[in-house]
Amino acid sequence: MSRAKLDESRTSLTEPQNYWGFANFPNQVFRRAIKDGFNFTLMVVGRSGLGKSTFINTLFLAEIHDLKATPPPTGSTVRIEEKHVKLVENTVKLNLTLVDTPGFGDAVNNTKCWEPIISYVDGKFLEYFCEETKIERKERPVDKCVHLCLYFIEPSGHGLKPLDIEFMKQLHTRVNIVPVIAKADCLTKDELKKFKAQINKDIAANDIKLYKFPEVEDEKDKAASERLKSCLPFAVVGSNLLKEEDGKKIRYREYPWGVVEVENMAHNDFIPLRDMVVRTNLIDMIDVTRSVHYENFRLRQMDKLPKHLFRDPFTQMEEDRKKKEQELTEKKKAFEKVSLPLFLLISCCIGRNCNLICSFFYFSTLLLFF
Ligand SMILES: Nc1nc2c(ncn2[C@@H]2O[C@H](COP(=O)(O)OP(=O)(O)OP(=O)(O)O)[C@@H](O)[C@H]2O)c(=O)[nH]1
Ligand SMILES: [Mg+2]
Repeated sequence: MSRAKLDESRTSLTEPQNYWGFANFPNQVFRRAIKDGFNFTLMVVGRSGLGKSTFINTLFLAEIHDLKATPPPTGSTVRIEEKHVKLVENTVKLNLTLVDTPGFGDAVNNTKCWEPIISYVDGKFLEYFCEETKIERKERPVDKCVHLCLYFIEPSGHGLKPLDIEFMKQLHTRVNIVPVIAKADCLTKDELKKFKAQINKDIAANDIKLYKFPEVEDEKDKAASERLKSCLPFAVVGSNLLKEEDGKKIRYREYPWGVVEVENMAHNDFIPLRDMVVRTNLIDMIDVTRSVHYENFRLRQMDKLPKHLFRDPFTQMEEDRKKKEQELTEKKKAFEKVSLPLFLLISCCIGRNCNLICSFFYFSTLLLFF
């Protein structure tokens, strides 16, 4: 049976006429995602004691971050600490890298305390860049770039501090930043509302570009996205205290006046923040890192290289051709200048009976050329 006939019979017998099969693409993408898993890097930055490590433990309900193993900040330098965790849920693998930055903003003079963080973020981009531009490279380089930076703000109730503003301004072209009000249990509901409004005002006034939630078409997704946006900046409570109620593990903080539950939406924004990070926006943050921040990094790298490397290849070829032609013409002229007198000189020397006419002719030619 010919191929055409085979195709014809397959279409008419088993599938509707207008079915090509690309509706199956999501399944292929899904299978590939299951096989490869996802790489995600979350960084937490903020002044010492704001509850960054506690928050990381709370986020994945595990003692991911060994608080005791973290030495106290020296007070002068920012350290970068990485932890790698593999999480599996319904056969989907998430390779999570958690980056903590103890020592940030602890010094008396905090000028440029964000530089080690910039170096870390750029270093990861550079690793990816080098892997991507290698002649012999892996099929797909592993993406170890920082996809999200949660910036912890002190619950002062008085808006952003100069260090907060400077940090975000320095990093907003390099990484997705989401601001977080730390230790939200230190403020009343009313204070929190005013504090959030003040922070949003400061962010707009200083032209800080935070992570932008993607536009969604679906009405249901739109409502969920709007709900998340309305929480910004997320006010969170973290705790290492765990109790069990009706078989459910609950993280809480206990005070003489009552109990604050971490996963209670009436008490804080922990759930919306976790949903944003893990459930709804993880893939988008990976995409934005690749398409915006990594591209920004590439541009910065190319800016450092000599400009002539980036000329249009056709202009470059034309210029090279002209240069070579000019070189050739100059060489030709030089050769002509030398060759005739040389020829005459040799003929004179070879000719045993060179007479006066020959010598006259030779010298006059020499005078003509030099
Ligand atoms: N009131 C209150 N205290 C908290 C909260 N989260 C953490 N803490 C407490 O704050 C203290 C410091 O918490 P850490 O998680 O070690 O803070 P950190 O930001 O990691 O500090 P460094 O590692 O020194 O930068 C601990 O005693 C925590 O129990 C919170 O949401 N509310
Ligand atoms: Mg810590």
